[in-house]
Amino acid sequence: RKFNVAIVGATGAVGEELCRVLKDYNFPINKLVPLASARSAGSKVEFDGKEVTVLELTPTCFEENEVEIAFFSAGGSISAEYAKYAVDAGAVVIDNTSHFRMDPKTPLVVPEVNPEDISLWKETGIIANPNCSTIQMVLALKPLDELYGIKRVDVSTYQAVSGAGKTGMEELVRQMQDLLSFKLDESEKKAFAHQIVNNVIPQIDVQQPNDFTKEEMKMVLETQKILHKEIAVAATCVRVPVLRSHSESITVTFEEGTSVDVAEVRDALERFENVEVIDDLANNAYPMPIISTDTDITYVGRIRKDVYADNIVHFFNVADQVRVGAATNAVRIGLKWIEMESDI
Ligand code: A2P
Ligand code: 11C
Repeated sequence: RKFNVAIVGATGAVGEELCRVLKDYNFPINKLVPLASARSAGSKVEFDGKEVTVLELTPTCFEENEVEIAFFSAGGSISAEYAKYAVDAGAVVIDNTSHFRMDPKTPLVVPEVNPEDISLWKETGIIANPNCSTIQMVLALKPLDELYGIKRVDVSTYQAVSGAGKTGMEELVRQMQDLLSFKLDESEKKAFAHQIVNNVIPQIDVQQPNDFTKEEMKMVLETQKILHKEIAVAATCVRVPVLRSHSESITVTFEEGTSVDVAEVRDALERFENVEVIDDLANNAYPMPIISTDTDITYVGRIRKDVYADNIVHFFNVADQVRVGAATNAVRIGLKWIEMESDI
């Protein structure tokens, strides 16, 4: 059985990647319905070697196209306004935005970590896809929590400009060109609060009352919801001039009395689905954005035991923000939903 599949935000960075990932995973598609604003309606997106015409997102477009699965990736306000029309038309919504993530009735899913939560989709018709920096972190945390029991996580991120969509990627490329031609002063700065080329910016999203940013608090609250556990998390989220893979330096504190065995940690990570360990410091081998970009793997390396505390381990992880952090996780949710919940 094949499904009518809509992509809301089909012309965006994640939307275009969704077209590629759906094909890569042989998603059972009867009809692909790319949707965007009136600005892009009539333009084409590529799917399976063919050009498909983009339609305008309207309240009736889901019903008119008999959509059964709708991927939303056009920003929170679009999901807030239009997800209900897709649900009313009988579709399951897989939402890439932050809009429904912390709604207690909406499951928040990384299929390798908490696939069982998909069964809660019936309550709202919506399954939320977590934030990119959360997804790649919980993929590494889950096997470690099963191994020893995690008490606390401290993380600093090095996040690619792709997190700010096409505008962010275009801005970095333009500033690279302007830097080399001594025109940086005139270069447009729209996607980020500061110049991003040749810089790092220790702010992603807006300030919260506790002085963390919204991106940092997403890493706290989403991690706890996905792992069903009140793990203490402190995050510092930083934008770096990298095109599309996020990196994270992670320190995990296990339950009191744990004695970390690095070989056990490595083995648990290696055995976990869609996680790979690259960890040979003597030969300069560790995860880097140039390794993870365009892949569906979360890479982990630089695994080392703390010098002072027996129950602490440090490691570094990278994953492609647009794929693992968005499109691929959404497609994996869709495939799991078909396997678990669709009436076929
Ligand atoms: P459009 O091409 O019509 O602007 P990105 O995250 O890469 O910036 O992409 C955002 C995606 O969300 C694009 O596909 C964009 O389509 C879509 N989008 C933005 N605003 C709207 C809207 N009002 N209605 C439908 N789609 C929208
Ligand atoms: C970034 N994490 O890197 C953001 C982008 O909640 O889905 C994704 C925001 C979200 O800028």
